Amino acid sequence: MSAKEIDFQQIFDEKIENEVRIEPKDWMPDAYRKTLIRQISQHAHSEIVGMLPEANWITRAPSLNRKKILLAKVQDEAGHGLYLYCAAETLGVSRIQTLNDLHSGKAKYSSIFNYPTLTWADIGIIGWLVDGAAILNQVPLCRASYGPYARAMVRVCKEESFHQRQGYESLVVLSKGSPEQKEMLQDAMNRWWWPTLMMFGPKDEESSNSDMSMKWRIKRFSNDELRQRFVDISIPQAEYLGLTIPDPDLKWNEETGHYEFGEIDWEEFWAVVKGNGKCNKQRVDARRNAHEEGAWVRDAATAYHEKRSKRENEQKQHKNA
Ligand code: FAQ
Repeated sequence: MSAKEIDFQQIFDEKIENEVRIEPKDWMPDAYRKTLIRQISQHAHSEIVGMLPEANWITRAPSLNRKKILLAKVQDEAGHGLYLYCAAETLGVSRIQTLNDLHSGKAKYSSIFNYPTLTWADIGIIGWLVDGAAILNQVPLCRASYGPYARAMVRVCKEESFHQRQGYESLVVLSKGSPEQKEMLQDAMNRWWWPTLMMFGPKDEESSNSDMSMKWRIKRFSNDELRQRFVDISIPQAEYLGLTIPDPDLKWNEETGHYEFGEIDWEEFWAVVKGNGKCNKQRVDARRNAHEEGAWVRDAATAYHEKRSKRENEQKQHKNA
């Protein structure tokens, strides 16, 4: 490191220590930049791929009202993806490069979106559990040390909170419905509970990025801490819905004031992360096709922009003549 770099490093360290945000034009260590690009782009992809399992039910929502709500939610997720792609761009990575990595299967996105949505209850469960897990993980990110990421998270969290409540509300309706509706709800719970716990990432001792991310104050809580918090919050909510948690080892520990839960199937988690989940291929193919089929929109927008710039230039020249 040169003397100048040591100074920059010191300024950076002091900012982190004093909770001063790092902004795009500030000096930052290469590894900090790299891990932010990694996490923010994976997060952006998760939002965009996350639209797919829910979009599957837009045409089959049980009422006009539910359809309107689901449409608005899926549209919100698109917005979240866009803020996050913009945040990644502020770190010097181009949008097309980030998208190419998703379309080639190189980039990761949340494991949860590689599971199929088989019934209407799955949509409520995604709102309640998946958005619920996303909120627990993202609220601390509103205090992440990188400014554009932290600011994007503020709005994202507000919207996710609506998503979670609409999901839970739709499940309350099912929980008071016919025996078939109750059965459908329990079946969705059985399929989504464990994959939701996996969303928080590998256990702490296997989390390769946590140490540095905590030091840089990108992450504020470890994967296991957030997972435990999620379990503690969700069990009473599940009980209110009359649901059984699909975990025979689940028990309340009076002394710790926390629930103890069974071992997660980490083999399944890593298989999904490595591309071998039920829907990985379908999800990446859908994104790639959407990008290719949308080429004409990008071409039209570029042509319009060029035409307008040309016209504005001509008008300026005319005025100056
Ligand atoms: N799936 O060292 P760690 C949503 C990877 S948004 C796939 O612990 P880190 C909204 C990880 O990337 C949901 N891969 O990693 C919505 C790393 O691989 P790498 C997404 C995973 O970064 C709702 C390796 O394993 N949220 O749901 C997963 O410190 C409804 C080692 O892991 C975010 O992205 C996983 N579950 O902690 C949309 C939040 N977990 O990169 C539609 C921001 C880990 O070294 C409908 N991200 N991996 O090759 C984070 O907070 C963190 O990145 C974690 C992982 C906590 C996800």
